[in-house]
Amino acid sequence: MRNLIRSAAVAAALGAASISHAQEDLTITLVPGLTTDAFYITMNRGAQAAAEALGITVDFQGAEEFDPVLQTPVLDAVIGRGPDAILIAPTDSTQMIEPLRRASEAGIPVITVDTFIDDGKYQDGSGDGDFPLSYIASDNVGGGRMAARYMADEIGGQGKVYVSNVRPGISTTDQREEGFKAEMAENFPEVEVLETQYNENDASLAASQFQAVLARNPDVAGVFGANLFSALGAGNGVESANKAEDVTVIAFDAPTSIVNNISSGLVDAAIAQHPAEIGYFGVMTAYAVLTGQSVPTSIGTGFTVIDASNVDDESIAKFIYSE
Ligand code: T6T
Repeated sequence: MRNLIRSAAVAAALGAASISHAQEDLTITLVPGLTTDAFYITMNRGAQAAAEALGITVDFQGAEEFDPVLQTPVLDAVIGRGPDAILIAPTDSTQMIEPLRRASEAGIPVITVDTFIDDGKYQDGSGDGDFPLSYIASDNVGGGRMAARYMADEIGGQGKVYVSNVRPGISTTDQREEGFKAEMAENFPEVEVLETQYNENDASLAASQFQAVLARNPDVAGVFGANLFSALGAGNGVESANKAEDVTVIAFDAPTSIVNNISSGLVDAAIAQHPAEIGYFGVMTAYAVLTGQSVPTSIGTGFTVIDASNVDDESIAKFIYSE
């Protein structure tokens, strides 16, 4: 409650002295999809850079797995502590609406980063999950389309491919699959997209799923790993089956392990998101809200494609996720 009163005071009274005093007290909590994922660790690095620039505190509180059942109690505990704002990557677009409504109803501004709730179009007066103030993320449909174009080019515009994905209901990975399939259907009609394999964010399961797909389709030509663990697992599965020469692997996300697999030739390309940018602009957006500024309802961040042609370039190093 103390924080709530303070935030309201900050927003209402824009006197320079009171703002500079209140700034130092502001605390924003970043709730990642899971704490041990290099993507969110890198996002936190960007968030901390913004916090340092602003002289405020950002803390990082999350669950160890990407799961709404585990994220909800973490979020409830965060709400109980009453930060000035919450930045969160909701782990399910439907199941996290009600838990996040509790934050909003407690007067804590909610901004989503990476993933969204509901349809991701906030503050437009439509839908149950319209209350977050902003969404800062990659263009995931566009990224899925980029992966499809790269894949189609590598396999000569024809052959069987599949998407290794986490589970339905996650906005980011759903949109990547949607973009990948739409691009193939519209522009590469001779590419057959096989049934999606869902791995529950478990790289070992994604690896064994490659073996099973290969057993059913000995001519499988490519796998699109729609997030870090899917891509890592798909690459490992291809390697264990000794198929690196024949099967194209396109990864979404760029931790060191995947970048090393590009250098060794196992992974053909990684669509690197810019998680540090998401964290940086997430904190800046929350700060703008807390200091009475208007904010855009969505902010799009970029991608960098990493492949054998640029993997060793110095300019690429900043896009490799921290571990
Ligand atoms: O791909 C990222 C993130 O964008 C997605 O929402 C969930 O998976 C990752 O965290 C990678 O593991």
